[in-house]
Amino acid sequence: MKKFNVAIMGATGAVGEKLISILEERNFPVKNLRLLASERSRGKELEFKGKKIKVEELTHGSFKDIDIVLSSAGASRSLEFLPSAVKAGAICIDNTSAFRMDKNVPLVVPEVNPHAIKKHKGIIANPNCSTIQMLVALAPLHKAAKIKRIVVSTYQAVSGAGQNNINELGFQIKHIAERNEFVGLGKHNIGNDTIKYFNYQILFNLIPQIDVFMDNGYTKEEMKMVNETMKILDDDSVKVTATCVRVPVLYAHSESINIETQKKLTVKKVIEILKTAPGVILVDDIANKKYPMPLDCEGKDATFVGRIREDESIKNGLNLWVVADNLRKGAALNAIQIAEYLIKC
Ligand code: NAP
Ligand code: 12T
Repeated sequence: MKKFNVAIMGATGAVGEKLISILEERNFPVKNLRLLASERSRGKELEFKGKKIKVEELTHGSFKDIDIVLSSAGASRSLEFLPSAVKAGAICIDNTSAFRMDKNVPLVVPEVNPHAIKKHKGIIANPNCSTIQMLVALAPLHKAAKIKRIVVSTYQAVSGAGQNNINELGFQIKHIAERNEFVGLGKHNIGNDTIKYFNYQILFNLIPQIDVFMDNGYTKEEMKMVNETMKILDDDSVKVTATCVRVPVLYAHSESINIETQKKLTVKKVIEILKTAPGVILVDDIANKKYPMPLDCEGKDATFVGRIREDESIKNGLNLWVVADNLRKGAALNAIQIAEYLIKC
């Protein structure tokens, strides 16, 4: 089998680490793996298939002889370095928001629009984590009954914001556990010394802001869900409105999703469709208190769906609860699935 030289931009980050382990897990045909990060990480060693690989500093010259670039070092690094990678002959799968809405860049969820991959001109974009899991669950329903409108609220894990934010929740837990008393009005407020990467304390809290605010009062994360959904479904008629909230969960994003469809879908029909939908696992057995929860979904590849019910307030409405590991299906796994499609063609 042909093997490929692969470079990971942002190899030392939360997504980068998952890219390395999933390449190994899925036995992706890697000839050489080049690990790239900032100059702060130069010389650090990371393990791949039992061998230690030294991290190199990302430069414009990093892409010589590279076939595939998996990039997750922030949008500004993608904007700056991916054109050099393309010039050097590599195909780039970008995890950042840098190129997602570019007309020349396919935006791909392999379960939904794999056909878009072949239109690439060197860069393929991985959608936002919250969009990916929503569409793995909704695309089969859209196909069956045409979705007119989506109202989604997200409950997003701290790992979506990166390794420093994962550590910040850890520090806050440690800090508070060192107190004798930490339950009671005001007693679980930590104070500013552990708040650095989030705007506010995240432990015992919810933050209804992910990414920056836009002129319309929505956050950029919320608008990504709106715009990316229309692009991936290739359908501007699907209306989306989102509220994105950070919760003190480590891994796996959850979403409460309300949809209105053109054709009636019964709960029975939804279950029948989602039972065989690629990438979906149904966990919907309320008699036995079974529904997807982030703790059960971390480390898993599937998108988990439960709490399926009719929205009794409108004619053709449904509610669903959707959970997936944001670092796997929401980022690294989706990117590697795209790479697997690429090398098959
Ligand atoms: P992270 O844990 O903070 O890691 C950031 C990575 O980028 C690290 O490897 C870091 O290297 C590297 N980096 C930062 N500045 C750099 C520079 N100047 N030059 C070279 N490398 C640099 O963040 P993350 O959670 O892994 O996320 C990384 C990116 O993936 C973000 O852009 C985010 O938007 C995207 N992402 C996408 C999804 C998705 O929905 N598809 C999900 C999560 C994240 P050092 O260790 O050397 O600093
Ligand atoms: N701000 O890839 O903070 O557009 O959870 C993913 C995750 C941006 C992205 C987050 C973000 C992206 C987050």
